[in-house]
Amino acid sequence: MFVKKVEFDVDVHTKKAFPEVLKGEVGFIGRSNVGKSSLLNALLGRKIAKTSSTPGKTRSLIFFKVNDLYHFVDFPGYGYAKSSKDERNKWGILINDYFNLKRPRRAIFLLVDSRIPIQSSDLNAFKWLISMGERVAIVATKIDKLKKSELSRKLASMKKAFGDADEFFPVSSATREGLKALDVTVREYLTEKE
Ligand SMILES: Nc1nc2c(ncn2[C@@H]2O[C@H](COP(=O)(O)OP(=O)(O)OP(=O)(O)O)[C@@H](O)[C@H]2O)c(=O)[nH]1
Ligand SMILES: [Mg+2]
Repeated sequence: MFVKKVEFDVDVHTKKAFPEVLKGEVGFIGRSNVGKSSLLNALLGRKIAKTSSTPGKTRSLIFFKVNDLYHFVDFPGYGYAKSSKDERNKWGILINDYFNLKRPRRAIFLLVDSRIPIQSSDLNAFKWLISMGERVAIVATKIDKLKKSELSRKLASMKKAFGDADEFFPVSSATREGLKALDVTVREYLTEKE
């Protein structure tokens, strides 16, 4: 695995609190409960990101420092109906601030739940990230819940819907299927400019 050392860096609630820039960073974005924090834990090799079966667990931008050189960023999920309007506005502003800052972002991993139809919120997030000039890779999560034939159909529809994505990764944090390929790409994205 790429990650040899990981430490919690900062939990960001306001623009002023973004950490110092390191050599590169990657973000993990997606609907609430899609499995962002679980995937981070699988990649980081430690249960360091908080996960929950109840949507709306991650409520700020959490920066983890990896190998002393990189940041992995865990995002609050979108599409969670029970979060208050104030909270959603606050996250919207924070996320906007983050993407408007010049930081060494190498890629954004947009996680999409493979068990359900592609949601308009996923398509909107994707289009917005592309319009911001981000490199976006799609991660289809929770593939342990799908039959092989369902998965290949699903991947085909994702490739159609997210045509401008850089790459596609079917994964399961539960069984670790697909994690190796994702891990290799995370390393490539972060080290290609070195
Ligand atoms: N079957 C299965 N369940 C998973 C997988 N990954 C995550 N989950 C479950 O999905 C639920 C949500 O996981 P989280 O990692 O907390 O999701 P999140 O995207 O960080 O959610 P928010 O922080 O609320 O936005 C938990 O109950 C996890 O155990 C997976 O690969 N397979
Ligand atoms: Mg989370």
